[in-house]
Amino acid sequence: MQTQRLRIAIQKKGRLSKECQDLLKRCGVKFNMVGERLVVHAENMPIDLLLVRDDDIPGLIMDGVVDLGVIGENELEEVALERAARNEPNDYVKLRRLDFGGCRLSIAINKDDEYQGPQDLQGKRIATTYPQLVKRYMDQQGVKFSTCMLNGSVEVAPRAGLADAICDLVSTGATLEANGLKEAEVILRSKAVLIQCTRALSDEKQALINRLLTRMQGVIQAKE
Ligand code: PRT
Ligand code: ZN
Repeated sequence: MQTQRLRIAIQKKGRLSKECQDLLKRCGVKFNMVGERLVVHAENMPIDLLLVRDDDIPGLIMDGVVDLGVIGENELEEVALERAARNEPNDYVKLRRLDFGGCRLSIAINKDDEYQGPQDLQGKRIATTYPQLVKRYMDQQGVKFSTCMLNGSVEVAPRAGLADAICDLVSTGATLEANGLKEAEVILRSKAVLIQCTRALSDEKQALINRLLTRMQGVIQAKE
């Protein structure tokens, strides 16, 4: 369904939401976040912001329901692999990498376990929210393993006896440390990215996107 207004999906509440809103504002998009709205209309441009769970953003882009989205590469790549496995549309255009949301997706093991390389993970059970990315990495390494799918509290899985290792997002490393774990392998370095659906958009929308991109370039460079 094509709308006249450019639709941008952003995370409603979480680690990407503030910086994402700040970036749009610095690009000159005026809006007011009030209450629990799903859609917020920009006041000075034909743009609607769609406020959703980050998990929903890749699918909204790949199904062509929204025009643009801001999402962590970790989530984006996991969903793309998942959809590819189910033969669902999984295309998108990466417009630019942003300067926030930086983290790494890492495999971590008990801090006292010996570790020389991926072979040491042979036959282990790995708790994760990112089963597709773990499988891609382990297949590349030729290491057999099993998973334990958890959508939260991944870091307590080894201590709880649910898994031998975990694969989760790390930024400072404090969470791993607090749970008696150490980083063994970094399997993905991630940042927030701006993505577009592959469906052709009206000339007006495409021109607006180009204008936003130019402004974004300036805003990000000014910060560097
Ligand atoms: O509600 P919704 O589904 O929208 O949000 P969410 O809870 O799924 O996501 P959210 O807001 O936690 O994270 C959104 C995105 O921020 C992630 O997909 C990443 O792209 C990015 N990001 C950057 C991070 C982190 N850094 C991060 N440190 N996401 C999560 N973490 C967590 C990590 O899972 C672990 O629990 O922080 C902990 C580790 O942090 P350190 O500093 O202790 O290492
Ligand atoms: Zn989420």
